[in-house]
Amino acid sequence: MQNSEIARQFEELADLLEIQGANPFRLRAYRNAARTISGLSDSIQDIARNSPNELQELPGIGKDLAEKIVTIVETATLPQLEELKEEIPADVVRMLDIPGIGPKKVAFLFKELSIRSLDDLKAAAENGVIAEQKGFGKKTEQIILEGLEHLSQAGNRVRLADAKALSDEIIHDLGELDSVQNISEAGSCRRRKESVGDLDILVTSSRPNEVMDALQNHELVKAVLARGETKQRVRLNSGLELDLRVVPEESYGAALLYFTGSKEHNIVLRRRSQDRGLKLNEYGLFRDDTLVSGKTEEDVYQTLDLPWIPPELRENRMEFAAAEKNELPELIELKQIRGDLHMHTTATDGTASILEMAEGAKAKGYQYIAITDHSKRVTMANGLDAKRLRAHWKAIEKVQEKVSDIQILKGIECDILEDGSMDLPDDVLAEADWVIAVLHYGLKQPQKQVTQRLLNAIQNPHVSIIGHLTGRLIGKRPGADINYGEVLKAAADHGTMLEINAHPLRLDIDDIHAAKAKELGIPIVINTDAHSVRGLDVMQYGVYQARRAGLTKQEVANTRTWNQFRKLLKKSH
Ligand code: DGT
Ligand code: CA
Ligand code: CA
Repeated sequence: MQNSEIARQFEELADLLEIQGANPFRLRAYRNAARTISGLSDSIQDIARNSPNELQELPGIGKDLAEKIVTIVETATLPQLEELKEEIPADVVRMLDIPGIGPKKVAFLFKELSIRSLDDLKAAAENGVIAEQKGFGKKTEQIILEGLEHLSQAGNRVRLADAKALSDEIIHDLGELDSVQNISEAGSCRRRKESVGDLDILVTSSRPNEVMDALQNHELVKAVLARGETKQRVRLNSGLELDLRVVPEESYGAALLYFTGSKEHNIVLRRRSQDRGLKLNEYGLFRDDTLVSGKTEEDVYQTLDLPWIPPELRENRMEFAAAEKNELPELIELKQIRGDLHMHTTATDGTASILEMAEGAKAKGYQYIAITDHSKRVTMANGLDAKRLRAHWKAIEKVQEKVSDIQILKGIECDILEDGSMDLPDDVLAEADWVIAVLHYGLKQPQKQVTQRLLNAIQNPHVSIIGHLTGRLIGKRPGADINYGEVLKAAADHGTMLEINAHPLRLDIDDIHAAKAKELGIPIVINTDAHSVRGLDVMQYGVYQARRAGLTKQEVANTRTWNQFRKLLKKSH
């Protein structure tokens, strides 16, 4: 069992207890434990099994928590958690995902108004029952209706990072079985889509029953939903569902192609097959009833006169046109990244010092970073005013004197205020090496207004880049309603870069608009927005999104060496 799954259970426990109105100290203890566990590089499961006494040496883990960890490792869950899940419906917990609705309100809705499902909540809001309640009112009614709208659009999709961690663990464990020859992820997870509806795993084996038994008994699996001779559908503890398919060796490539999708990509492949008098299905590519190819994906593509197409591009967007001309982009890879230009320190809401962040980045082999703490508007994060910012930059210079081999840029993540002005004066921004302009507030302004704010920032000669352009949080809240056409054109005209924020919750700009940016020649920078040393690890998710956009290292500015990158720092005009 991975640390992330154990951490998730503590988070879930804290959420449920919070709705129940438990003592805040206990909640904090569980949340801290979750953070400690997910931040640990050693396997908690190994520690719990081999030397359980050492658990209590971890920060924030006392006797009670250590016992709970052992229980989770041994039984895959906690009795207390199971009881709470019986009591509090999953939909009630999901209400916490509505921005602006905290546990107190959720508890009130559940206990006082007996709201048990999202449908109940919608009805209550629409009938005006919510607005009548003390402490709620018309505004909360509105927040709830908008939040529900977004939740229903998001469906039960799970963010890629969470889905992939589960998929990886199951693939690793099933892969150890003697009865498994080949195993691969498939579906949207293999295509690295930002959110995943269900997991798909493909196996070749001569003994499908053994594989299905093993999956069924896997500690992450909660229930079997269906089982046939070669396929099985299960529900994981987290609620995510998984399709397993077992196919014969000679069909592996065709099956992988079929179950990786997307459906739209597959439709074009089937049409191409028909055009050549062939028939493509999950068992292979056939002429009449004779198997022509199917063992590998390459074979199938080749029979259809195509080069192998990377899964991230299989959306029937541009991949067929590019493949036909033999112009598939050489997609960017994580190892090509040489710098990270968006991160926070203890000066605002980060947990590590400038030096610690620099050392963390050096350990990744980076040649440069930018320290970009918040500006003063973000009071919640103790944002910096001009005076504190200048002192912070002095501190960066001091650190730079001590560390070699990595360039530390003096940066700022500066808010674009609701009125369209910058949160810090131009003369201060002019002193920065690197200015990220962002929207944090007023995301719900009408399109014209919020777009104008971005245009102002893009035109500002001191702004290097726009960070997380829309402010969306995947599965939680939609981004600002911006006019992409105008914004991208302005960025191209003014030489302002755009960020792909690599945080799994953001991935902003998304794949579609990153592809558009490439067309317009706008340099992209993939940044982690790290708030801790470990936060630097999410770079991979930004790279996945860039790959889905068809980006190569050419379009991603932070693949440049420091010597090349420094030349991009000043705007061209
Ligand atoms: P998801 O799970 O909603 O994130 O998206 P996918 O792409 O993983 O979709 P899923 O799990 O329903 O199916 C996995 C793949 O199987 C899908 O990408 C393509 C293939 N597939 C499923 N149903 C069909 C179908 O009706 N026609 C075709 N051509 N392919 C299908
Ligand atoms: Ca799927
Ligand atoms: Ca599926």
